Amino acid sequence: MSCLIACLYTSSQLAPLSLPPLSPPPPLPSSSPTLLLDKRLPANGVSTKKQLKPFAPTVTTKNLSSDPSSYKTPNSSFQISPQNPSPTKMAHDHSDSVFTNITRAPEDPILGVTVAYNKDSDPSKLNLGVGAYRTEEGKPLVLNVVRQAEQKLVNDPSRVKEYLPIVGLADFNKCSAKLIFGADSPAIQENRVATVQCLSGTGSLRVGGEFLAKHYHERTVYIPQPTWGNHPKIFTLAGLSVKSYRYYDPATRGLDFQGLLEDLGNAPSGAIVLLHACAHNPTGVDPTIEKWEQIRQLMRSKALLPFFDSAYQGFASGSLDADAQPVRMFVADGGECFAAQSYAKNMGLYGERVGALSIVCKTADVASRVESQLKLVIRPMYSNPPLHGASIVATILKDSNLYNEWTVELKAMADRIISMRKQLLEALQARGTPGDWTHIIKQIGMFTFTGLNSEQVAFMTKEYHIYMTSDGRISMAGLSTKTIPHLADAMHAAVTSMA
Ligand code: PLA
Repeated sequence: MSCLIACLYTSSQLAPLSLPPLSPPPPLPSSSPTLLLDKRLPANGVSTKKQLKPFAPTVTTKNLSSDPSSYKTPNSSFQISPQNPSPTKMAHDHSDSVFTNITRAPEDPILGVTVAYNKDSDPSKLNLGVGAYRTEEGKPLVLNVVRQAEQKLVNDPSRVKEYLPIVGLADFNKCSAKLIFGADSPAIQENRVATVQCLSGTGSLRVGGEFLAKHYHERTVYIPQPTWGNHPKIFTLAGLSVKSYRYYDPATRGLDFQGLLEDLGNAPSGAIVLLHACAHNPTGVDPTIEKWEQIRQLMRSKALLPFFDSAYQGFASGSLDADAQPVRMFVADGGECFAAQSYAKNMGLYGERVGALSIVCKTADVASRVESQLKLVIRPMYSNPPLHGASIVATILKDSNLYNEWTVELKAMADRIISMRKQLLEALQARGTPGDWTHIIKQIGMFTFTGLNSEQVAFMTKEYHIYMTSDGRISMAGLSTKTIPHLADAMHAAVTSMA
């Protein structure tokens, strides 16, 4: 199990708290999806000093039996015998499969943590991998406003299950643009925003990426180092070339602002820049508003195109408006800008896959032509988006009572995460765990970038059944007052015994 975790992709390697540096990752197998990305990077390095760490999947066939008769099909009472060799026998005979030579893909670096967690039968196990909110009781939460909105939808007999238009639900799109850009945004009033409903944040990024690859003159997108592990894959597969800009300084566990300005300053004019709107994943480090203003000025002076990923609006500060401020600063200057929104976290609609892509343009005419082209991206991809999640969001955003209730529930989730930060820091301080842990309360959003290295993470998984990504990121939203002592014990043991 720990091997599986240790093999997961490390989006960044922090300086170990008290350990010698790790040995370099193993070489990439030729099937690695990020090889494509690496090939696109110039051999002599990019404008950033730190390259993206390569994805280092390990192919393991150790547990696969070579005896096909040992494979069980669920609920199957069918016995393979020499007298009765088919059709199961044929189905189990791998030698003539057209996929005989297929290699086993590694689990996803984040979602694979849940796969490993699910296989663990220890009662004290704890999943701090994926960023999914849990209650104090460790249970998934369906917001009360979501239940109410669903009830309203179910009780409305006029509702049907027809296809949505290619761009999605009109009300949802309008409300989503207002949520991110502000209800009084001049860009919205002047019809300069093209918004399309997409499959959550991921789908919005992908549609935006494909649109840019098809219609924009500059094919390079700069992503922060480190960033959410899916970003380089999404943009590479969309047809863009991915480079990184410095973002995080492991020495200060804060923003590498100088590095960021230098790298964006050296980016070619017109390059696309992916920015986390708030609650940067995985570091939990956001620029201050003053620094955002400097970033904005630099980007506009070089005509760099901002592409905001807004997956945590409301989760950083507890305020939807405060968390959208960086995006609004870029819209207020009249320039163009992309925003990918997700309702997975802030409305707890993870599995409903509901999100939006907005492109702010200079004129209404351009926005309308942009929308017409977005339809050509979406139609052959998934034709049109799903109805249910978008209907829930639109019901909540259109009704002032539900909206107000939502903001209260959202603030309660954000506050619980902040309280988990304080409790974890206190628990480590009470144990006298070596090192400065105050970054736990300085970072914001769903995650703490602990500074634990992949060996320490593997140790915590093996000895304490605590699951997290190998870069030392923990989902604070998965913790509770009850589980913090267990985590603090594990962190203390990892830091002290592996020093
Ligand atoms: N952008 C960022 C920065 C994210 O962290 C995530 C989700 C998304 C977009 C996409 O979310 P969505 O498609 O579900 O709307 N990151 C999670 C889950 C919470 C994941 O990896 O899929 C994470 O644990 O990092």
